[in-house]
Amino acid sequence: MTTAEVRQRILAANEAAAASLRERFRRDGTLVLNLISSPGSGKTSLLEAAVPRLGAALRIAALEGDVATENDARRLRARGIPAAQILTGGACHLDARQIEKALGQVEEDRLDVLFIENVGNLICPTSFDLGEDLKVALLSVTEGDDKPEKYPGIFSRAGATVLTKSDLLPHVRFDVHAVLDRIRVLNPEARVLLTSAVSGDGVEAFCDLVRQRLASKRAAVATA
Ligand SMILES: Nc1nc2c(ncn2[C@@H]2O[C@H](COP(=O)(O)OP(=O)(O)OP(=O)(O)O)[C@@H](O)[C@H]2O)c(=O)[nH]1
Ligand SMILES: [Mg+2]
Repeated sequence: MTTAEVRQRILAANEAAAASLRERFRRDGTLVLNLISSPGSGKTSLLEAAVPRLGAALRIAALEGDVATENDARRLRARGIPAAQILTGGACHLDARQIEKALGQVEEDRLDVLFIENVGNLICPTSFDLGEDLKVALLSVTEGDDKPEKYPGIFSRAGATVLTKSDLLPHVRFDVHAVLDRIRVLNPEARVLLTSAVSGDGVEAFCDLVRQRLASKRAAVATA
């Protein structure tokens, strides 16, 4: 078997597991966001800022993908939500089977929102469907405004892109308008938000996006 054939088989097996997850999340009315970015762009920090704002009215949980350490799951548990760490032991992305297995650790009851924080990487996670409703790409302002052009796969597939660490804009060269234009070329429908987990700017807009997507999913399930 060639390398390309092996890869095809892996992706096909993942698609089947993702389809079954998507059906389960549809039945339960759970909104699922798959957060994808480079290491350290601020995925966990955004969740730490958003979770208290989303409030006790919603049942929220998180699955945290990392090569090693329980740090991120611990950080989110400290914000009062169930969070499980998925350790990939070297793999650069999460797959649907890992989500299936880890769900039991955070799903005491039907969830409203499940955040999946993927392994820090802009390439590998892009091809692996996790049954999510929305891929959310994060790009911190310290990474350079050319990244949408360099990594078109993720920025064209992400329904929303969050430009993080906006508090650092005065200190770095990062042209927000150029990034908006570059994302628009790749994905005209994508929502783009500018946030800072430090100042809290834009975090409420991210929470609104989550609430709107949850309401639309529930409405679609009710009329199906
Ligand atoms: N100034 C500033 N720093 C931030 C912000 N968000 C995150 N950071 C810092 O950036 C670093 C990485 O943040 P994390 O939230 O751990 O990033 P991550 O994407 O979850 O990292 P990995 O899970 O390792 O891929 C930490 O030192 C944070 O304190 C922000 O909005 N502004
Ligand atoms: Mg993290």
